[in-house]
Amino acid sequence: MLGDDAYVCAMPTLYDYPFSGNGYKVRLVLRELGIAYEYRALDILKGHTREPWFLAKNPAGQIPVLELDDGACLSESSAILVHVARGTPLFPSDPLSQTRALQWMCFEQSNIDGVISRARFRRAFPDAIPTRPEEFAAWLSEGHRALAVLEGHLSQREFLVDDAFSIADIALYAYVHCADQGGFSLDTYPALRRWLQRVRSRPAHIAIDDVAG
Ligand SMILES: N[C@@H](CCC(=O)N[C@@H](CS)C(=O)NCC(=O)O)C(=O)O
Repeated sequence: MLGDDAYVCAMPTLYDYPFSGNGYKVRLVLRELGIAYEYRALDILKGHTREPWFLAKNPAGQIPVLELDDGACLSESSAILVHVARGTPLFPSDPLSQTRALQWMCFEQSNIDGVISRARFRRAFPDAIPTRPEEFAAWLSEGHRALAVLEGHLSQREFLVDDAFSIADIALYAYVHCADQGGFSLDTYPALRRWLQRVRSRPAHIAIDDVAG
């Protein structure tokens, strides 16, 4: 499965918050590539990511962080996915296709993370950060616009880039597959649901709450 320039690492450590879709993306790509990892669960609600030892790994105070065996710490889920998948079939080799994959991952960061993920988090932990009804309404409209874009794209193809499963699919799947937890019904997106099923049926697939490593 790994190509010549594939990134190989002895045993990286993933710092994660088990509820996080961003951390889930990293768990999925490591599973796909058969890379074993140490798992360190942190509780963002208890402020673990704002403690000095963790800020030394990621000054932004956010999971996921992937610590490599030489001590280098990588943050930002999209960057971690590219780093780990480069040189493997999960990241296209053609420059234009690479850019297409990055385009979808940027789309996810702008339109899904912070929108669908935020609605999901606030519904799951209503006491953590008080949310006004207008905020939910805005996320609902913004999120459905993004889901409609995905529906249009996926009604023509099986996967997001070149009809081959890639880190772009992993990045988008992470929060879209649990959009219902944020109050988003996927009933009107048949192509999107078929794509979710395609990703879910991959042998390496694990559920978002599977943190076994
Ligand atoms: N753009 C970042 C977002 C990371 C992020 O939002 N992490 C959240 C959990 S999903 C976090 O650590 N929040 C804790 C905090 O900000 O204090 C990525 O894609 O990795």
